[in-house]
Amino acid sequence: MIPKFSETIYVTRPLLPPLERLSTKLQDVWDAQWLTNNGMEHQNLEKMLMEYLKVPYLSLFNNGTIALIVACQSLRVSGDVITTPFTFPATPHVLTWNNIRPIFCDIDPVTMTIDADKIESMITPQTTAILGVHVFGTPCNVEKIEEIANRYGLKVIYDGAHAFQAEIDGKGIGQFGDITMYSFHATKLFHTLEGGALAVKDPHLKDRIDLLKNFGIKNEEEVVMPGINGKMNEIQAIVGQLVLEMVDEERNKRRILRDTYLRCLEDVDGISLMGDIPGVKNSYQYLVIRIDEKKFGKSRDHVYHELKKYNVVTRKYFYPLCSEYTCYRQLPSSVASNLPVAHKVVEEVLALPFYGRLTPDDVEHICTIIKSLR
Ligand code: T4K
Repeated sequence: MIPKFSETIYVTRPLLPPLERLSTKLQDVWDAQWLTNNGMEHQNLEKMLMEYLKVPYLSLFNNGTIALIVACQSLRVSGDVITTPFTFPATPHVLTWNNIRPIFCDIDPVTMTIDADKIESMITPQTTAILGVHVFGTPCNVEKIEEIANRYGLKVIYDGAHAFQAEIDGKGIGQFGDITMYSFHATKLFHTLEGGALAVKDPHLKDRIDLLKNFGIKNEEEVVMPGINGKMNEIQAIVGQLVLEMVDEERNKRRILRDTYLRCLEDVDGISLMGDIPGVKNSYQYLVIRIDEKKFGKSRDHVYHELKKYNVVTRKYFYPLCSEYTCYRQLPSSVASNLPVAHKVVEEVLALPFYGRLTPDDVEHICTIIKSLR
């Protein structure tokens, strides 16, 4: 009999800085009586993250979704945008909120990111941009996407919600495309409770983004564009500074946990786990397995439900596909025959518990349960 976990094991748990350190920092904010609107703590965090993420310019936001809405506005994207159906609802919703029609393109069977080889056939005169998602921190085929975008004069935006610290050949992931969005939600390896950021290479674009996230206010007497409130506050910024100090250690712990998962599951027929990609720095954001029902003998959904009985809560990210939502189902690009790989992948993926407070023994225990389900 394999024992149940005595406490619920979640798919993730947030990094929590020591409360004493937080209260010391809070005292500084209280003393300054400056709570938001580009305060000192905000400015400090922005500088720290620019270096950490190896990006030329960065703008902090109150969450990743508003950041992505502003990214589309700042590039004046309109009409149709080619994107992936295998993502969190925020990605296509951001397009809809900008009056843009999402055009769903199928995904790569290995990386699960937008299939760059299929993008070109979906381009029409209405297409203005490509919105790729670095799914689970795995980079899109940035080289091919850039080549297509240059040839057709399209903008490129990356949803890098999962890609904090991901790098390609030593280059920060935020250096690719026109804009990259990061999410700093509590469930992310690096977080600011809620939060996000946009990375850009062009200083003029950074200025435009900073105006857009602050109502378009240029100075006390000039409002130069219809902006929104996308500002990160000082409490978020101090949490970010403290969490940043913990990120390297957390990454090391996650590396050990990932190795344990790999070791315990590598020989299990029907279960696969993506290995490291040459030249790519892993973001250690999620630990995702794929379950081939025919080979494993049980479906992904069976494993998901059975694990719950052992107090292990996993997630079927990103089920259902965005193209199956009632608000997008009627789009011509949502037809299942256009998205065969995405339909297969979405039935196979399961995000397993992955956070530094787990021990390798916990991971071995989870793997033993999974193996017993065959
Ligand atoms: N693009 C992509 C590709 C994204 O994945 C996301 C967000 C976005 C855009 C938008 O970025 P933001 O606007 O959020 O910055 C979670 C997050 O809420 C969401 O940010 C994230 N992606 C998504 C993948 O995961 P849920 O619905 O799975 O969250 P929830 O509440 O079920 O939490 C998951 C687990 O985390 C729980 O089982 C327990 C644990 N948890 C969660 C919270 C909130 C904690 O232990 N403590 C907590 O405070 O969406």
